[in-house]
Amino acid sequence: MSELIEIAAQKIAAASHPVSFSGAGLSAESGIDTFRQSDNATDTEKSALWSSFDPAKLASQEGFSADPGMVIDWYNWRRKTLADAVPNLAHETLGRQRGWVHITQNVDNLLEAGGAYEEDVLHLHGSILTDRCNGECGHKEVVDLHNPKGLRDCPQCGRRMRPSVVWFGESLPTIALNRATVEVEKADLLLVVGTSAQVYPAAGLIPFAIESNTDVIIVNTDRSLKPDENIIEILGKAGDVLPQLFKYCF
Ligand code: BV8
Repeated sequence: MSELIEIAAQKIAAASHPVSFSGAGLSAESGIDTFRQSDNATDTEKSALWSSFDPAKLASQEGFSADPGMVIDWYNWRRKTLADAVPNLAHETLGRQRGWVHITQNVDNLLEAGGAYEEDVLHLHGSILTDRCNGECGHKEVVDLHNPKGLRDCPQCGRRMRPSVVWFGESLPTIALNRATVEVEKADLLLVVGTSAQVYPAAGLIPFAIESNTDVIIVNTDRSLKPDENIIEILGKAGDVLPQLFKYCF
């Protein structure tokens, strides 16, 4: 594995248009539960709440209509976890880089808290840090992560308020997705960190990078993609591996 890390570290140091693409595994070492635990996750890494909730059901208009109180409680439980979370070494390693674009499926702000400029982070699945009107009026409110408000109506139009995340069946933010596509097309290196690459259209960025002859480096505790000669796959925790990958970049 150390030979792979050396090759990857040299590619990262030599990249002129590097892009990162991250998922829940990037924030796992900050105590934020992932959506789909990797098979080799230890019992402590598996959280009871997640194993008894189905995110695909709760993170959807159908789930919200069926039981809005449950959905808001689920998000507020996640918000309180995030309120006490700090960026891990992976967030800080990526956050320190300049000239990178960070495309993330994560709805937390730990990359920015780790030093990344807001304008360099593209959130394809929205943010858990604000609520918005579930209607079309555009009303938005910043959330107090330590003490988030419960289920309530939009003060502007009376429809329900919901987290500003992208639910299953909802379109991704056009500007973020278009910019992510352009950045991956321009990229000469794509660093994929902590994603099972199962959620589309975001996961489609990886095969798109391979088709664009971009070097792809994957960091994951689990095998996530079928082997490909254009992909360097490094098995390990993001917080352990990333500092080694950027050893020539400080
Ligand atoms: C849409 C926000 C259509 C909410 C989320 C093909 C094309 C287009 C759509 C589809 C398609 N096929 C199917 C679809 C529908 C669907 C989809 O992809 N379903 C999947 C389940 C098959 N997609 C959608 O619905 C999307 N919308 O397409 O709309 C449309 C078009 C026009 C008009 C109207 C509608 C919207 C998808 C967005 C859903 N929202 N999140 C919330 O957070 O509550 S998705 C959710 O999954 C999170 O964002 C999460 O980030 C994302 C992906 O999961 P991962 O991040 O990869 O996390 P996961 O747990 O899976 O994996 C973690 C990985 O980390 C593992 O591999 C593990 O081994 C690793 N790991 C763990 N610890 C570590 C680690 N690695 C390193 N270090 C560690 N320490």
